[in-house]
Amino acid sequence: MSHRKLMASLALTAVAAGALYSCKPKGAQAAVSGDAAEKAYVAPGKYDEFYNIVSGGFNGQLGIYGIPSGRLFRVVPVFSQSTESGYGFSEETKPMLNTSHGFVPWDDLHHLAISETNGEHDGRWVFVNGNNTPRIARIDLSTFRTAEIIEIPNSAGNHSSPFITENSEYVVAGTRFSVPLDDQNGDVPINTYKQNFRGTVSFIHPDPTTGNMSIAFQIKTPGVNFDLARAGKGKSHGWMFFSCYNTEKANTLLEVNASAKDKDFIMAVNWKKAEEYLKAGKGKKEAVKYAHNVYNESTHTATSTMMNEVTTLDPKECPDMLYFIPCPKSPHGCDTDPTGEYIVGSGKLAALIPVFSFTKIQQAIANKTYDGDYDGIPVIKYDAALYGEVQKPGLGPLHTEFDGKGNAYTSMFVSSEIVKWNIKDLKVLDRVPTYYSIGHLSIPGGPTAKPYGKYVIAYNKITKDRYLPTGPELTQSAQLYDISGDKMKLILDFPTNGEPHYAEAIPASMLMSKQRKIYKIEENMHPFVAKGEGQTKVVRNGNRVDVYMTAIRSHLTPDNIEGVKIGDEVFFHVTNLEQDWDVPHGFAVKGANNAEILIMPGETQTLAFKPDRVGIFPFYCTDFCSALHQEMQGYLRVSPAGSNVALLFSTGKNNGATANPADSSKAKTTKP
Ligand SMILES: [Cu+2]
Repeated sequence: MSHRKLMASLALTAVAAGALYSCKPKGAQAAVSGDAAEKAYVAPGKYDEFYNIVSGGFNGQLGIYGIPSGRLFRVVPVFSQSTESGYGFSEETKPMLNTSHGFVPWDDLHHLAISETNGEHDGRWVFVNGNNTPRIARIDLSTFRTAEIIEIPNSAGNHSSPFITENSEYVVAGTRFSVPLDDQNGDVPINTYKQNFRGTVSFIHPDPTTGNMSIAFQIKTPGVNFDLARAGKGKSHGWMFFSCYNTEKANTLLEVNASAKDKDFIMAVNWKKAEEYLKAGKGKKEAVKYAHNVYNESTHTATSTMMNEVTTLDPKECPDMLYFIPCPKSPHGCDTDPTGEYIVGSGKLAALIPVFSFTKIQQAIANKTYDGDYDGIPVIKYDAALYGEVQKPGLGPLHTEFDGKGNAYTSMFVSSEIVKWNIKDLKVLDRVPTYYSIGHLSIPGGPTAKPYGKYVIAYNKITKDRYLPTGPELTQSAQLYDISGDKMKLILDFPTNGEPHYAEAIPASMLMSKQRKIYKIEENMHPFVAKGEGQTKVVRNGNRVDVYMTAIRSHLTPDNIEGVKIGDEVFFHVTNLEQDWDVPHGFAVKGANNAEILIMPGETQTLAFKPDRVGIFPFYCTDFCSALHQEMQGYLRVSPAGSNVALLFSTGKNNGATANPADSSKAKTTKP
């Protein structure tokens, strides 16, 4: 690049960079209409209309809120250990966080996709992405628990993920970072990006009955960065659309170097075609390593299996499978409307919103209306794919959702607003400010073929002065707007747990009736279950001591345990014998280098404890369960290594009337 060209490019970049920081809208309070409180109010004892399932971003969890109240019901641990529930701390759940890199107790959870049938929510599962160490998790919507996590090989930064096809045929994931693929020598100079770095998009198939995921195939792609995606639906069923940036293939200072080109791409993938190639034997099995972790609801235990092979498709050997469509200015969101005809690309630095037509894309492919190729993949002419452009929508378009009434709603990060526009004539109809710097937005059912279209929720990146300040770190926040009329109306601010990225909302009626209340004790297949107090015991095996313990209001059995020695590892397998809804018991031991465990009715969970000193270690129930919850406690006696205190355990029998006859240490002191 000549010096003059470089200066010009840097000047342009400076303008663009200035626009990256959003401006603060004025008149925040005036934006709230008079009947707002009434619209968001859910009276005590009444239910919300929708479940709002909200990504927690860098907390690695999922938040479950009510809409329209904004009340937080649950935080579901997915990729992060949870001290509250023991997830990732209990022996049963530790395997859930296993990866090819070992135990990874955190991730960055950005997006989610509720399972669909015929393009509509079916309320069975929600799939979420781990952005950092590429993983997809499946959460069961009848338990609101993480049921399965699968790692994605040949990926680095699983941002463009997960996106679901209209019958949940696939959960799709694109790599954010292109890197040398797993079976290549990755020890290459970083500035050989263009030669050595590749992308992939992965098609993960959930079993239609169990939901269990497997990687059906991966498509190798040029070394661009995939940002977001959407599946086609209706007429575009069988296609996926991914936004890409860094088509410049820059490897440093991407802020400048990945914004050099006027247009990046949307990548259109014909996955029905990919399926044909697989059937025709074009798939290549490649050696990789990835973990597949499944939680078994009858053993109440997760297992982690290391997988070692994946099937890949190379577009060089599979023509007519991938196409690029030019899209202005580093596109972020790439959203398909409820009919599947329109694909909306949102260029983060663009001053317009291009809307592409699926019909025109098909014509362009049929007529080969191409603008050359990019790494051998045809580039469809922009005008040949374009339906039209939304002019002057605002600054920094990011994401678009739909109300099912012919309108689109686009979040504008830089101008901090939601802009409503008509899909047919592309005219802007309304705009409302957000406080501040909206990222994602969500309309209940918005990404499906049948949106419910009553609310739009903004998930903001900055809150500044909206809430009571809490030191340098302020709360994250969402805002609820009523979109039932022509004009959008702000009706509620609600803080969120973690940084909200994408979210979906689903009618409460779809999930309420199918909630699991208890686990049946007779169906408990845990290898260390005690299905009644008569089955409780303590078993020594070398230095390993297994305590088969039960919990029922308001005692633990056994609650006196003696004969444990320094050097032992004690496994407290606690079975909650309750068969009533809403009666969990918790369990904690003094000095355990661990969290508590929280055990649902009928379930068994295990806390491992390695005592570090001689003494009496109390343990107790941590979840207030009855009037005598405070009495739900017990004692573990730890003796020196080599002591010959016999293993004894009981509840209600060790009352001090006689000294433990088997206790030779006591015998020594009483008979000198
Ligand atoms: Cu209790």
